[in-house]
Amino acid sequence: MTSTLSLQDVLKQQDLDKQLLHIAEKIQNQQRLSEEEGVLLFEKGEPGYLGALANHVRERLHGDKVYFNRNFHIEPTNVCVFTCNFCSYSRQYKHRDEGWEMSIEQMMDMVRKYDGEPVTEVHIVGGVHPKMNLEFFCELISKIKAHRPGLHIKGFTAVELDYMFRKAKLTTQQGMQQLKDAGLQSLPGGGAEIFHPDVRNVICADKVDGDGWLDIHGTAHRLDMHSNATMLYGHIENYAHRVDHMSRLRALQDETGGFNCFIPLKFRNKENDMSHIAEVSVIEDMRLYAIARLFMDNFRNLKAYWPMLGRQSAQLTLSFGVNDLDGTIDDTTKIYSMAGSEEQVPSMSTEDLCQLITSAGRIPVERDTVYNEIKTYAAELA
Ligand code: V47
Ligand code: SF4
Repeated sequence: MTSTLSLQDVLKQQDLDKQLLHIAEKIQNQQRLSEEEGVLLFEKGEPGYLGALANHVRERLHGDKVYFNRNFHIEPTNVCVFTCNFCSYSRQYKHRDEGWEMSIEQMMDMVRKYDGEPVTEVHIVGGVHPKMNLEFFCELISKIKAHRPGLHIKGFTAVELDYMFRKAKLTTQQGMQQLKDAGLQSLPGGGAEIFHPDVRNVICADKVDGDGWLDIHGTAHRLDMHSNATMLYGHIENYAHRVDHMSRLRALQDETGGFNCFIPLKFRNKENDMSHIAEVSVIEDMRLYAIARLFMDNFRNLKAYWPMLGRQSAQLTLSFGVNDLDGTIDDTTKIYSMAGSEEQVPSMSTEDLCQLITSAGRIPVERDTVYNEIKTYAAELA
């Protein structure tokens, strides 16, 4: 919704200190914020102030459009060699009878289930299974492409890729090229968590580190593939860790321009080894989205992943800088329902998603994975 008050009006109503006023001026002049300013926003930025600024930037970039994508997920397995403390989803190899492992044929059955459905993307992500290797996934991708060439394949976190390439004794570049040749088109943003070693060594010590994650995404970008970036927030990290994480992503984006979007992921605390940590408030969620919008000045798209946040919070993020609500996802996504999200069966029809967007005064626009517009839904919903 286009606000009737100007940004100046909104800011004048608030009794801002000098530093916050200076930051507001920088945002209006489209100047980059420093890391110190990022931390200051976390320390001092009230939701009203942050929302007004983030909304201003979102409106400048996207007007009233809110993007979504029609996709489905394949989760090949939840068996995982790693032991991230926040994970509610994985099962160790020795307990694999409690988890699931899909064959290529079973996954192709899932793809075939969508024959004739207007989905444009399949998102493939799962645990790191010691027996599912590069060859296995190249075969899966080639078969999906042969069956449905127009379906965009977004697959594998940097964590899965790092393991696959090391096992195959290939460099990142060689491994990525093989997947690209098989038909992989882009990478999802998972596995980033918090890059800073002080946090990473506590919450997910045994998987690829921050430099490794960035190297894999940088390599994909240099092969003309796109990717997403995430940040798992709201656990043991402090404000400086969040800003360091966003700053490192911003630096890689300056270099390659290969990131499609930034997706903050709220830590959910059910059934994992970090269940003693309370989840952050909705206010903290909104402040974080707004700060991400202000700090990540070279990321056009800020995505709220509704299956994890819940629909109402996801709708609220639209007033805090978000311009993308991900997709219409069926019940094949288990990562969040197992971690305690309100969305136990994360499925929303296109109509429901459009309704959620229009009732917030915005215009739903279906996009493909790389943000080409497919269809604007405003006219028929008005
Ligand atoms: O890396 C795991 C997160 C991620 C929990 O690129 C948790 O379009 C909260 O990255 N609480 C995987 N989060 C999912 C992911 C993703 C999701 C949607 C879209 C895209 C995209 C990427 O899920 C993991 C981790 O950060 N996660 N456990 C938890 N308890
Ligand atoms: Fe494995 Fe991913 Fe869970 Fe970590 S978050 S244990 S890498 S499935």
